[in-house]
Amino acid sequence: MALQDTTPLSEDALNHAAQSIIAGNDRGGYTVPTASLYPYQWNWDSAIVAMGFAAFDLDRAWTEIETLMAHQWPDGMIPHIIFHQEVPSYFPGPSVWGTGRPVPTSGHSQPPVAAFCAEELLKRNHSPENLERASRVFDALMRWHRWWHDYRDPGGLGVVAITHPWESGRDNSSDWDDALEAVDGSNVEPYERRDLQHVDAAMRPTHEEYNRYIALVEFGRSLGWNARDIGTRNPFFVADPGCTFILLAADRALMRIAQTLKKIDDMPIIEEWIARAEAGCQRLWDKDQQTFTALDLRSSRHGQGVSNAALLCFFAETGTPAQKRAMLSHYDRIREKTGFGVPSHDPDSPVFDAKRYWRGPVWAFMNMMIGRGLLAHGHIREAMQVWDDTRTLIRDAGFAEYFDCNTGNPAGGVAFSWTAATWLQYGAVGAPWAPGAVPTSL
Ligand code: 9WN
Repeated sequence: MALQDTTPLSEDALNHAAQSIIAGNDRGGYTVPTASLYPYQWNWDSAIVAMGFAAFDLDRAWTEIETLMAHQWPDGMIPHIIFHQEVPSYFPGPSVWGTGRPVPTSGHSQPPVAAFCAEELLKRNHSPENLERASRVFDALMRWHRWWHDYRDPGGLGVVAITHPWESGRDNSSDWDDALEAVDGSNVEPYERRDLQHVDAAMRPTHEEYNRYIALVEFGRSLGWNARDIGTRNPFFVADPGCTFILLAADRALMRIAQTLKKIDDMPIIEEWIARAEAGCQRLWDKDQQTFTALDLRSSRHGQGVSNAALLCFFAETGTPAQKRAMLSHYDRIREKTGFGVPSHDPDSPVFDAKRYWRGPVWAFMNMMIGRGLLAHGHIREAMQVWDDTRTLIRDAGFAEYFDCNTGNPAGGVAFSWTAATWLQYGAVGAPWAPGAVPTSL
């Protein structure tokens, strides 16, 4: 179905279309984000997609997460891409990463959303089989979260750093602009970008950014992807508000799963992670800008402007009352300036670009997390606005990878799995993500 060209669809038709997209991107045990542009299994996409599957096939939803966990590295890392079978339409492929894994993978991770996605699956059903599957997933998640806390926070600061913009999942966010300056991209092995064969260059990172991305991959490969060495020697090591807030929210979810499953021995460890992160998040606060932002751990400089990741502070349940008030007023200022919320970057920033990837466009699944956080804090007006914007974008523009935040036009890839999953989990009327908390009609 050519979703991009259709007139607005009914609720039922949208539910059906969302399921068809996910089914069409299902490669048997794992789901690709979209055909051609991203032909492999991506970490946080896959976990979000599991939530979408849960709306119509809980067994398949668990399989999605289990496949992801099955490719965990011995050190606990769950990689950002799993190259189940080589497909030439994507660069960089397995040989560029050179991780030497039995099933090739990339060499770093991606935001750890899987714990709260798994929690949604567990909430749906407490059958012995579900509890058993949840227990195995929980054990893998414990090892993965420990990896984040140990290797991406070697100084015990309570914030986690990313070693590559791709690890943040917010690839060309301006949060990384300054830190990327320290990465020399001028001597990388010759390569050919494949993304531009599928998507307009105006919606993608620049060539200069790409050279630096590849230089970081070559550096990681030269260290044999040893996480300890990368933590101390990588030229790029930036504390990310996205990963830090997501990990905190995920640790809280892990604690709730531990309570359900009676994983008593693990609870004190998770408690310690949560306490350290609650204190650590303060390091991401920039007093001058009055916002949470990235912190370059090599140069101690903050990123510029308010990103949609900063607004995940509500989802992470962190920040002082004054900080939360400041973030809410940023939310209102930003929402007034764009046609749709929540843009991935601040419209008042000089590098804001309404359709370039993580420098302005709206991402539906990010809205899901921001909206849930706002709602949990009782900010009903803002939560409903985020929810309504997300639904309108999908209804009018289809299941695009992301959306121009001014016009609402679809951008990036089409028939996108996590946008479909977000609709199924969050957009559909009567969605179960916050029972009773949201009116069933808008
Ligand atoms: C690199 C798959 C992924 C998402 C990321 C998004 C984009 C890849 C790319 O696509 O990144 O990982 O090649 O652009 O930025 O968040 O997981 O959908």
